[in-house]
Amino acid sequence: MKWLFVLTIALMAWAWVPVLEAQTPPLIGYDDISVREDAAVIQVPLELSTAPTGLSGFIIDLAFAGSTISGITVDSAFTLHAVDIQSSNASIQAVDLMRVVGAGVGIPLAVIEIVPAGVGVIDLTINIISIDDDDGFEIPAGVALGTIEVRPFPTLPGASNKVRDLDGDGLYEDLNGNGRFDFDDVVKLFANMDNPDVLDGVDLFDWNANGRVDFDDVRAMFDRLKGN
Ligand SMILES: [Ca+2]
Ligand SMILES: [Ca+2]
Ligand SMILES: [Ca+2]
Repeated sequence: MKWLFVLTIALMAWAWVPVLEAQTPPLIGYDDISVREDAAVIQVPLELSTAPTGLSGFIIDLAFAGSTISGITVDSAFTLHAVDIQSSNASIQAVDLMRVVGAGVGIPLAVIEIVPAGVGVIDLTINIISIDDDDGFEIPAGVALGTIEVRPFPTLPGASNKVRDLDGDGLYEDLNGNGRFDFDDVVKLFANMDNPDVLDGVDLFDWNANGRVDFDDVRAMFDRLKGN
């Protein structure tokens, strides 16, 4: 029976491994960001995922490949801070002088503003120089980078131009690219319901504002064309 005991212990140890792995360290990062090619500026909100023993201050270096940093706003909690921007690189040094942060999760550090160089994925490197808790000990923080993507406006099959928002309300009605809102635009949405550019175009074609591109969007678009 000794082998059974050993096997049981081994299985218990194996079962515990995922639990141990689930305890992720504090991470500095941001969620995925997706904008269209007409975005003049992209805002990247940096935060620390968790700080069980508080946060007294930090120094981090940033580098964007090919895009320019146009501004950095350090969170107001960090009363004393210094920012150094050199084109695509920057350094942020900040201290929570008034002890307002405390222990918590999702602690905002700074918002980085970048001017994208064009469509595609923008690579960002974050280097943590130092980050200390409320007792002055180093926080063993890692980095969790989301994807920052600048997406082009799609040109649908058979259209003469990219889709356009003719009246600036955020809904893209000129799908055939002829410069006006017409019935063929409604047909274009209907005919391209399975097109990946349309399915991924919630930011363009979600006429009924339910968070997805669906057939009711075709009806809502038609209602708008009729003037309802
Ligand atoms: Ca519109
Ligand atoms: Ca049109
Ligand atoms: Ca919809």
